[in-house]
Amino acid sequence: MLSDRTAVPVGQPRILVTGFDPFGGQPINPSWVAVQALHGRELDGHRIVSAQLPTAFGRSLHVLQELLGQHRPALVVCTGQAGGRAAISLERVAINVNDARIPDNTGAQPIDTPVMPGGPAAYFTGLPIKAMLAAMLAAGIRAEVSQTAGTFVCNHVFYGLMHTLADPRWAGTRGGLVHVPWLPQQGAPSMTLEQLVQGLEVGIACALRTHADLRLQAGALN
Ligand code: PCA
Repeated sequence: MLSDRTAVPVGQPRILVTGFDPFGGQPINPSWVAVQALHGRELDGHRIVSAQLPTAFGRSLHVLQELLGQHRPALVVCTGQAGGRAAISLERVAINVNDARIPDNTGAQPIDTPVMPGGPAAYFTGLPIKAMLAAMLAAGIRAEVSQTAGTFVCNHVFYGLMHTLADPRWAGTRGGLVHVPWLPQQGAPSMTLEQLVQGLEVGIACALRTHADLRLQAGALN
């Protein structure tokens, strides 16, 4: 895992940024390619630690829990590929449903199971997504607020993350999930690696300095 490659000074606040391994027959996952480029960067006194999550129900959340315990990050930004989307998607809500249209990387394909039995129906993101949207657009990066993160492994991780962070013991940590489009070599629509990396960095820097989100219209009519 990349997080072992760059030593992070003890005590320096960390930002955990995750990407997923390739899935669904794709040779690469743009989320992982992009977050690798951010590993070790310093933002506003915080150090970015990038790590990979497996595209697997269950196991992905175990790996995330280990990373949270290891790094005690101030900010967590999980990223994943959303093929077919044309902009960086700032996800608003995680729902307590696994409903897989394709098998995950272990062959598991849960249908209508909860991420957390007995958990609330949904959690809102802990990221200031409207401010992040404005910052990305101002930097010339295509971005949007998304009202659904789907029902596959990204939503699973997003829900599990928010369920953990809802515990008062994690009061000092904010987090959420961001979907990224394909890279050009995967097909269209796509964004370049430079755009993805710049967009994520601009968004993360904005999240660090924004504690009360902006009130901007970014809804969907349907
Ligand atoms: N995208 C998938 C899972 C892993 C990834 O990168 C999703 O959107 O659920």
